[in-house]
Amino acid sequence: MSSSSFRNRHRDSSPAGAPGRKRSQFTYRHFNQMASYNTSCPLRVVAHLDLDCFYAQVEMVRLGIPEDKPLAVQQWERQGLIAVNYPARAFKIGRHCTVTEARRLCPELIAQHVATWREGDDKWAYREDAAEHIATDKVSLDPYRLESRRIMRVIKEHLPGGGLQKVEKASIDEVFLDLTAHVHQVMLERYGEELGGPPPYGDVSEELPMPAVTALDWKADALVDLGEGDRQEGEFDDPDWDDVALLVASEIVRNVRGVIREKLGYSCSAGVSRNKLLSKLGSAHKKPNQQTVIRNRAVGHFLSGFKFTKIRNLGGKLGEQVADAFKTEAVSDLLTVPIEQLRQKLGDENGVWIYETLRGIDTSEVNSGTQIKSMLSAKSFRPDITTVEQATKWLRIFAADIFARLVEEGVLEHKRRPKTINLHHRHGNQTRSRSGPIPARLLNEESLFELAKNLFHQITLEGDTWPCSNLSLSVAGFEEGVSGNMGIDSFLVKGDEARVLKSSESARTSSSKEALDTSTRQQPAAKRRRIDGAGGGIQRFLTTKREPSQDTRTTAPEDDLVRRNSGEAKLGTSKTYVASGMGWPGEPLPEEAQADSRRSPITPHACSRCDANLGGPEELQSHLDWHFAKDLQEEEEERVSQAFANRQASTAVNNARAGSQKGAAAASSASASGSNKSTGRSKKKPERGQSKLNFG
Ligand code: TTP
Ligand code: CA
Ligand code: CA
Repeated sequence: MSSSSFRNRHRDSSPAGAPGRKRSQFTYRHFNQMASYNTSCPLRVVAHLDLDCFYAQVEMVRLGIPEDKPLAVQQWERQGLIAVNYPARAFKIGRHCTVTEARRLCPELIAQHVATWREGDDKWAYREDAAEHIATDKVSLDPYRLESRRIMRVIKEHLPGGGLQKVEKASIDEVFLDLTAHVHQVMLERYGEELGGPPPYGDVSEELPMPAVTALDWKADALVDLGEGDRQEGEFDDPDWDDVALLVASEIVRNVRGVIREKLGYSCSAGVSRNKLLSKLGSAHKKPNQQTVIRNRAVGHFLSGFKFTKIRNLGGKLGEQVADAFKTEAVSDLLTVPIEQLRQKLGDENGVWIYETLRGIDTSEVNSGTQIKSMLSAKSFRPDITTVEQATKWLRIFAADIFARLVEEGVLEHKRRPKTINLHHRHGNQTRSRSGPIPARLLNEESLFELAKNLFHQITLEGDTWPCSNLSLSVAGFEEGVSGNMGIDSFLVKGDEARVLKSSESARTSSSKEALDTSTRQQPAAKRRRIDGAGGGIQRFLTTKREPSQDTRTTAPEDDLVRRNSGEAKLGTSKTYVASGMGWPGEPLPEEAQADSRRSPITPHACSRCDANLGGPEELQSHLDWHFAKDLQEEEEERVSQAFANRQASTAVNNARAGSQKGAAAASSASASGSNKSTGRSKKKPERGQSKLNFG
């Protein structure tokens, strides 16, 4: 039910027991639902926090730079800036500016270069001369990832534990908080008299009494106003429990922002409303260091001012389709279009989804369990590299980079581990890759390096290795909770293999289907979920419990950011184009993989791999993740499954059990040789038991 129809339903009801006295629009049941995070609960409260000029703030805090000094974060010499603080923005400096342009606008600008890995080194560092070393350096986002984690930790420590906390990291500098259960508890404490008792006649569908308060103190919050047109319900109506819930939530959010500021020195902005869609729009509404509350009664007015292309999931092709069909981009214009017409022109699912979105309805969940599903470390070479020695130096950096992130992910505590390692190699228009399993006991930096070298060796055996313009190493197939003993886990190779095998099989079904329908990539969640569900594949590779419908992002943010800034899009691309014999089109930025984010600041939301024009960084990330996952899966399909199938039939499992470096080398070479297309493909039926495994 839309909030406005909900709101008006009970306006003048005079229920039994309180003749003549106005009751709340909300029932005891609605209030109870708050405790269980029911996503259609009309008293739901969700917040979105977004750090102000994040990378810039990290550099300012790290370097102790006063807040009023203009600062920008730079990447290489001639590229756009990647973050600009607010004092610098006052000089009209933006992401589109190069350092030179920015200095022209503001001579006292502090331009801080991002940290880099350098060829031959095994640690990233801030270097004075990084800007001129595009050929030998690779951007490291570790400093920002680490701060992002500290922020998450502070938030989680501050909020009450138990079932009262639901925090989703939505990108490197964003979180969603579902505060409903927490707010429920505070409301019970504060308004126990009105809310704590049993409902009249024990009937939870009875309406609650109105709150005793008649004016709420919103402190310094930016309160979205109600607009002239809203006569049905305005400022003069007494606050109801949804307003009280938002007020309590905004207090909590103000406190959370306060501790982040106090403990870590960072400011952020926030949106507080009834769902993710609205609170995300809210956090961007007033920046920096402010919070915007969108009360239910203000939703209509708030949204009507937007172009719908600014709304999550409507920035891409679907948005274009809608704009084309109705010759407008304004939310207000579409509000008069009946749902039947939307369904007719856009299809049932899209029509309904858009109808609801335009009205601020979004029941997607805040997911606390989102975790990284793959990690990638890459470098495009300018000039190309030409020797094994050079390649080896980069493989060492990649292994160190990935392993450091794995440690952050808790791999040493056996919380999670990746099961496969992939190496991509690009020579001219040709990209080749090899992958292999990572035996659990070999999950350390040195072994990852050895595995990577081994994969590289497999590639070089085919010839045509030099010059090489891009190398990238990735790990994927993360698995949860290896409990306690890695030794034991490493014997479970068969299960692992079964999974990869199974996922490759399901990918086959889904990828062909999706390849035909590129538009599904931009579709609202419900639709994509169904497609993914049908094929089973992509989703499994990328996500844990996250539902795409709720947020188009599919992996944890750090990883995304690295991808965004390390040319991941290109890596996958190569494969696609090679396969279709198309070379390497659309390469306006030849040093792309430097992509090291050159691409994002310039055309932040355009996909480099297809025509999609995404609505925002998250959508773009999600979209790139999708490409990446698809590529990985296709690769699994092409190569790994064959290798695994072969291995099943052979004694390779025993080799793996034998442990030792030798075992690992054997495993990855088995995979690599299996990936040689000339061996042909004879897919083995999964063994009994394998087919019973459930790969959500
Ligand atoms: P954003 O939250 O989009 O921007 P921001 O935090 O710099 O500024 P705002 O105050 O407007 O929120 O991105 C977060 C960080 O991600 C940003 O500090 C740098 C990085 N980033 C890129 O590297 N490339 C990009 O194209 C974008 C959009 C962000
Ligand atoms: Ca931000
Ligand atoms: Ca952000």
